[in-house]
Amino acid sequence: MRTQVAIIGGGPSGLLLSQLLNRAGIGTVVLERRSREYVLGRVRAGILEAGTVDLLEQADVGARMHAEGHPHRGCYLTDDQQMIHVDFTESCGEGVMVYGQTEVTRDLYDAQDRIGATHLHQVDNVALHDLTGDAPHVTFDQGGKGHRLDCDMIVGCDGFHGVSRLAIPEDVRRDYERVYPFGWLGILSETPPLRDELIYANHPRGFALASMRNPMLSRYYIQVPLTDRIEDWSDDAFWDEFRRRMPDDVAADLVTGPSIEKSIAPLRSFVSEPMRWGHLFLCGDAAHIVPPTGAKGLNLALADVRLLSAALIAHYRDGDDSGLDEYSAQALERVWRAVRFSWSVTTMIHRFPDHDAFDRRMQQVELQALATSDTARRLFAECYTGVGL
Ligand code: FAS
Ligand code: PHB
Repeated sequence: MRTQVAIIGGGPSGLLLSQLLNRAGIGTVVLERRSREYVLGRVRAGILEAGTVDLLEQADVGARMHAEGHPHRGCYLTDDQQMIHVDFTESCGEGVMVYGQTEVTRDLYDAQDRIGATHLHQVDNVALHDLTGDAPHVTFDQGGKGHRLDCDMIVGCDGFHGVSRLAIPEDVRRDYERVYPFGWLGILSETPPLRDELIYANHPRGFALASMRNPMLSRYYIQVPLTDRIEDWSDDAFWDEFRRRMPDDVAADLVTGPSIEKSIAPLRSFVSEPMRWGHLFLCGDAAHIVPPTGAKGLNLALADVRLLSAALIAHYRDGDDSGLDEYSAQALERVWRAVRFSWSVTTMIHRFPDHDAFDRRMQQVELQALATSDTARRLFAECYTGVGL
């Protein structure tokens, strides 16, 4: 079997890369460990930056997003009982689109089917070979048989737990990591959202987030200790705790209902450098992870895809390798800016077990700056919408 670009991982970054390259006449094969149903069952991100919206339109995957997505001008943050509003559009001229990653993935699969792109699901034992030699290739098992895929390039879109990053020699790779001492317990409920925009809450009992997918589908999160398990949290226990972490007048409007999805996600900041090794390129969570507080994870992954797809098209169309040669350094510039923003918002709005009165004062000063300073609001808005990254 042979293709031009072998893509490992059929999540949003792998699927979008395949879509952009095939539309430019470049052949790909996507190797995905899970079934399509499993991939489509994941509930993750909910916020798209303007740049992501543009990129999905460019890939001919924007129709349902515009029909069913919800443009948002801003968001709320709370400091205990105080509600602070940041109007992104007023501060930086851009907003965001509320449209779930699950829907983006579904739209990508539908678009890929329309152009007949090649996906191989439920593959096992994926291994990368000859990354700096003349015959880069991938071996894998599927349906109990071993296979070899020869290619020009390999792109690792296989997420944090994938194999691609580890194919870069340890003495070449530099990993940076910060693991946060808490996780996010998230639920999805078929209930109306609490407010018309998202609410990020800093409360003495811990962080909470009120988000949504549509007028009858809400997404809520609360910060929980890393030792908590799903079975520790009944729906009623979740709703009671969530209410406590919102300002009283806001909590009074909460409409509760049964959870249709419930999960706990750990939080970490992680970057692995470089994002290229010979014929191997890394995109998305395979190279970097951010805490979801800044709504950057999915958007950062697709920003990598924007950069790498343009570089690969220039390589095949014009024999121009400058984009490929500069990919890692260019991608990492945006990655580190997004990592800093996500880390700073996470630090500002969560209650850390080891924080003291000084740390708490720092949080209050930062939140008050968002309430009183146009400059602080503009910096927050530019990072949250992605225009400043
Ligand atoms: P993904 O992890 O989405 O996709 C990688 C794909 O590779 C998967 O389908 C996997 O099955 C496959 N794979 C792995 N190993 C393989 C192998 N060896 N062979 C073949 N295939 C393999 N981001 C936000 O912006 N907001 C959020 O609220 C948010 N919440 C999140 C909650 C959770 C629980 C998680 C895990 C992430 C969350 N994220 C959030 C981040 C998330 O949205 C990622 O940024 C996004 O999925 C990145 O997309 P990919 O890079 O495609 O990686
Ligand atoms: C979500 O809706 O899942 C969501 C929104 C914003 C975030 C994180 C998650 O920062």
